[in-house]
Amino acid sequence: MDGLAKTFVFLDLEATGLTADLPKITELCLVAIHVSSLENPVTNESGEVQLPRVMDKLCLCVDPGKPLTEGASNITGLSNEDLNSSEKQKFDANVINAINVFVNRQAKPVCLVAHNGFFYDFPLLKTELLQQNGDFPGTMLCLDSLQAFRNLDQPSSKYIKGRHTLAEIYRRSFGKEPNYSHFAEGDVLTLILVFICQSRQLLDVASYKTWEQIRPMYI
Ligand code: DCM
Ligand code: MG
Repeated sequence: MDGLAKTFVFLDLEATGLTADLPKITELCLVAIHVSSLENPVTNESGEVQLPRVMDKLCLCVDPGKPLTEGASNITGLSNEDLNSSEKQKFDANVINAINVFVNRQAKPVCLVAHNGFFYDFPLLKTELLQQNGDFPGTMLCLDSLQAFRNLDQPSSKYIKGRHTLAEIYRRSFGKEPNYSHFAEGDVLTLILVFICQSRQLLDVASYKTWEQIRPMYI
C-alpha cells in the first residue's frame, strides 16, 4: 500500500456521553495490525473476510470519575456502579504508560484509525492525555475511517444520514448485524472487518492528520 504507515492501530473509545457532555472515557480498545495483514485479507470457505490472525490488543475499562449519561449507559451497558464495584482506576499515568508501551512495540510509522476519529475519539483521547500531562509523539498519523468511507462513496450518497455508521457499513458488507456494538472491542473488530474489505481504496482516499494537528475536545 502507499507506504505511509507500517502499522494501523484501530481504536475505539466508550465514554460518559457525547461531545456536548464533556465526556470522560469509560473504556478503550486498541488493536494493532501490520500493513502486510491489510494487504492480504483472509477469507473463509464462503468468501467472507476474516479478522487477521496476527493482532495485538489492548482493552481497558476506566473509572470516568463522572456520571454516565442515560444514553451512554444504555448503549454501552456500562454503569458507574459496575465500574466502581470492579474497582477500575481512573485514566491515569498507568493507562497512558500502557498505551505508549503498546504503540511503541509496533513497527513504525504507526497510524491510528478510528471511525469519526477526527471529531470524537482523537480529540477526547487528547483531552484525557493532556489532563494527565501525557501525550503521543506529534508525528503519529491519524486517519478517520468515517471520512474515508464517505470519500469512497458516490458523491450523491456521501452525506445521507446514517449511511456510514459502523453498523450500517457492516450490514451492507456482511449482510448481518455486527457483534457487540458499543463495546470498545466489538466496535474495533467491526471496524477492522469493514476496513479490510476495502483497505487499499480507503487508504487511497483517506486524508491523514498528524497527532499534533488534533485539537483536544475540551480543556
Ligand atoms: N454516545 C452517546 N450517545 C450516542 C452515541 C454515542 O452518548 N447515541 C457516546 C457514548 C459512547 C461513545 O459516544 O460510549 C462512543 O460511541 P460508540 O459506541 O458509537 O463508539
Ligand atoms: Mg464504540
